[in-house]
Amino acid sequence: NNRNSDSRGALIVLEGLDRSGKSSQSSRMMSYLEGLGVSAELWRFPDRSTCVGQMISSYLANKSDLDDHTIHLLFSANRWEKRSLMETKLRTGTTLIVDRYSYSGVAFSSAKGLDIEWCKAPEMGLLAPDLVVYLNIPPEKAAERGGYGGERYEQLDFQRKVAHHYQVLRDPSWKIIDASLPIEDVEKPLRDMVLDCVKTCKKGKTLLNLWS
Ligand code: FDM
Ligand code: MG
Repeated sequence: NNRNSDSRGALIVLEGLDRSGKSSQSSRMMSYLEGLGVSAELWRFPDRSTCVGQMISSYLANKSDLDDHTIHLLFSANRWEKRSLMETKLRTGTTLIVDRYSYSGVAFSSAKGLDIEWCKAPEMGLLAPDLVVYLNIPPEKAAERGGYGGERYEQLDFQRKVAHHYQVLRDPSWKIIDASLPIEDVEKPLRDMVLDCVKTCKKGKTLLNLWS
């Protein structure tokens, strides 16, 4: 029987500062879901594999300079170019674990001083996540973890501003996990949240657009 024809995958987004553990947690989540036989893919934004993604990557590596508005729109375009594939995957039953999404777009650009409503506008009409999990860590603690790779934005003073702008953006539906805890203590509640969301989407939760 084709269960995919009537059940959809979940769009699950992990957000947080650099070094908050998003990437580790999302790859651990993939192994966990694989083990349970849940059809899932790990996505991340920026998706550096596309032409737009290469422009973003070069900007982040300080190899090119772009006006703040321009780079903001490129980050958004990088999500728009994946939107239809994202919808197809979800509608055919694949759950997507997404490492950063529109909230990074708005938090990082508004932390530079751009107007928050202006930042949100190009995100309207992208798919709305079924679950947003914020890995909460004090900027100082994230910085202590080391391994800031030297990319643009990977500086303590700027990360402090980003943390503030995430707080402004945050809405009551977000799930918050204390990301300064050991990896297993972050993973456990995350697993419960993800499985719960996958179950709800399977039952036919409506797929919506941002910002709703
Ligand atoms: N970033 C990421 C943005 O400024 N806007 C966005 O829309 C996205 C998705 O890019 F500093 C920033 C956040 C981070 C940098 O992200 C690269 P990764 O996760 O370190 O690759
Ligand atoms: Mg980074």
